[in-house]
Amino acid sequence: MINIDALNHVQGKSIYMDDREELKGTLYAVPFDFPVAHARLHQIVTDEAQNCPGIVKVLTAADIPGENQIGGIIPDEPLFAEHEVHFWGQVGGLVIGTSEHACRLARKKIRANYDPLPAVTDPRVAKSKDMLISPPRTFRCGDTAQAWSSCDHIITGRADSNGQEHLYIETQGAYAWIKEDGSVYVASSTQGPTAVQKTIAKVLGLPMHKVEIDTVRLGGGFGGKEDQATPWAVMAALAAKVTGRPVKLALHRMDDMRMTGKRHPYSTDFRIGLSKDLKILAYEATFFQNAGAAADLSPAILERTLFHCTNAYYIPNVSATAWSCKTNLPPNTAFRGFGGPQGKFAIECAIATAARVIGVKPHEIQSANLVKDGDTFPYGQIIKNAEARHSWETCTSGFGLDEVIHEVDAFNRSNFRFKKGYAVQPICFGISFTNTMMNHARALVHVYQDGSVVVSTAAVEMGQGVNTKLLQIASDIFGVDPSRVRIESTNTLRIANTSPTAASAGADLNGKALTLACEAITARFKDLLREELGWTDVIFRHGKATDRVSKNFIMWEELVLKAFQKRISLSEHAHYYTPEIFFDKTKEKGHPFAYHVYGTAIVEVTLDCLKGTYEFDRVRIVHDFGNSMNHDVDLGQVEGGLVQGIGWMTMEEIVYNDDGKLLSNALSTYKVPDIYSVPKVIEVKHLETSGPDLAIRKSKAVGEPPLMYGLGAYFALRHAVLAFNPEAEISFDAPYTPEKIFRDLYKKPVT
Ligand code: MTE
Ligand code: LUZ
Ligand code: MOS
Repeated sequence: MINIDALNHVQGKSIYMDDREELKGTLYAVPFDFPVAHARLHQIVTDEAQNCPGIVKVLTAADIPGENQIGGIIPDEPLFAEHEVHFWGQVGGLVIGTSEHACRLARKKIRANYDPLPAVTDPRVAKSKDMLISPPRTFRCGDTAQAWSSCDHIITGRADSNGQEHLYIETQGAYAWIKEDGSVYVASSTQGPTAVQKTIAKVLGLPMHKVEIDTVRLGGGFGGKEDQATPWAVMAALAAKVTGRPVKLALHRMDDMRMTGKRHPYSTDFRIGLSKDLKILAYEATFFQNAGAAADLSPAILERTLFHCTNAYYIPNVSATAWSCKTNLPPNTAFRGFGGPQGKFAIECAIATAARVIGVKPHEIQSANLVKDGDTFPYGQIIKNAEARHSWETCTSGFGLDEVIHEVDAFNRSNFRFKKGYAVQPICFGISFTNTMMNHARALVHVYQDGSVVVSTAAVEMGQGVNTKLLQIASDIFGVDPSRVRIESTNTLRIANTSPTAASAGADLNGKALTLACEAITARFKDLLREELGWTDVIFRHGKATDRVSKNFIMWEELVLKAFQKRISLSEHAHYYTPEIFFDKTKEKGHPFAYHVYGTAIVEVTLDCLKGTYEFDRVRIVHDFGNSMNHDVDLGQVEGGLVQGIGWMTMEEIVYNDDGKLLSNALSTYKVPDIYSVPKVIEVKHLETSGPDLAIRKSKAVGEPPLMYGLGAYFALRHAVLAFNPEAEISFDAPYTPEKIFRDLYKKPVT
């Protein structure tokens, strides 16, 4: 089935938050911030702004009826700065007026009295000053202290990876109004409607049942709207409550870039020990996560870094500690991979360093250490159905790694200005929210008297195609044409207490709940057919219910009407929770993931050593989709994830100055991959696997894992740089931009 949004998207008919029909009297809101990263705030002077033409009201913390608090995991973040400013871009209040333009003009008239305080932007500095978001976590297995003595090679190093701007095409925003009983309705561009509902209730001082959140679709989220869609919706709701009029707030791109958090930068110290035959015997890592000024999702992201710090490798002795460091930057947040990519980057840097020191190719070390069934991850989960070796072999032999090596070597011998590089990149990503409590979902299904069907779940469509998959599930179980099924918006009145659509688990969790709901309805129909007609083996196909014994059938519409006349319920609300998973944080051991997703990529690049610029010639991937529900949708996820990962590793460079001011604050100063920078060839092969039962229809989650193939881009570039300048002492400092590459190409060896 083609993506059900495809046609409307290309015709520009799809409705996003800002496209919603505006109610009479709608006002607009623009948040204001202060040009300082850290300061004691004495007074915000709003009079002049208040008197500007078209301005209805300027809100500050004093106007909040409930709590000035939006922190999710830890209550450490005010909606509006009150006594202190903690980052450049922190919102101090809201200008509300009859047009966005009027609000922007008035915003310039806001004055504040504050005393600047020193700003910390570096996580290692923050750690040295005990500025932490939460206590450190350590994952351990075996005994590294003992293991070092049996290692033939011990290598230490440091790896730094930078943040990443989500750059969802639709910026953050919401549209809110008050209903007759004082309850609020909010159209929000969020991945987590329940988080928005809960926070609005808290800040406005309302019970949750008086807050309705409705989400049709997002123009991209990528994790940036898992937690950080909330404040804008709260502001719109607050403004609606204070003015009594509908209020729309849609961030300008530059406001969005300055005010919202990004992927967490990490700085990591590592130590890796190997035997003569390249087995990794021990690995130690200390992660310094740059959390920004408030917790947001940082503690959960920190945890996933530890879960994935050994990537697809089995290492018997591991000790990994992660510190969440509080800095004066916008609170960093979820971004595709959720800390996993940063954990994997460090071990790949360790392997690359070890390979160079030992004098082997990185892929020889990678290949010698892939996880297999029966191995245990450092967090205690015993590995079942490992596809690491399977995907590695299928990729390296199917795509001819030996030929790639041969071609690259031959090219590099005969070219001076241009050098080629390649890397093999295996991935292994755990599926489930690492917080076990979050792994549940519900679905509501109504079959109407005419046989048409409407489905509601907690899944938020953000371009990943989850609604298409949900529609496939319902139409398949009922055996009706897809045109008979409609997927409704995500709404907190229809589906309550939801987890965000995140952790790549949207299709699994909501799809499973939907399956239960549809099957509860067909079970009632089967009972009816047995009682009325004696049919004992009924299937639903091609718009009919057919008895496989007698070969008699009844049309779907007729059956629905019959059931209705018999006073049988045509609706179901079903609940699903992932079985088997658990995690004990006191021991840091358990079985947190329903299953793992595997795959292997070969990345090839050509580097222009005169300019430091490069082109990716080819990325070839063998990916473990399980039993894919929709090949086209899933292929789109792999291609998009890969390119986003390449962007993170190579060109997307977030720059704050020492005062904590964002310099890469627009699309003129922040470069994302475009059509010219995507690999010239992307080939994706499906690994033939049956898929686990805990995946929806045995189709493995695909949203986040492919981003991590992008790591290979970094190491392919490094290979090409070393081909030109074999002696260079080069650090691991992603993204590997042309400037940094140029520096390394002409770096003199340390003597
Ligand atoms: N694909 C598109 N087109 N847009 C997005 O915002 N978000 C990614 C991934 N793919 C995203 C996307 C992220 S971060 C996640 S967690 C998953 O989609 C969420 O959807 P799923 O759980 O249905 O896979
Ligand atoms: N969000 C979350 C996530 O709350 N927990 C997770 O484990 C997770 N993993 C990936 C992306 N978002
Ligand atoms: Mo995705 S980072 O789980 O929203």
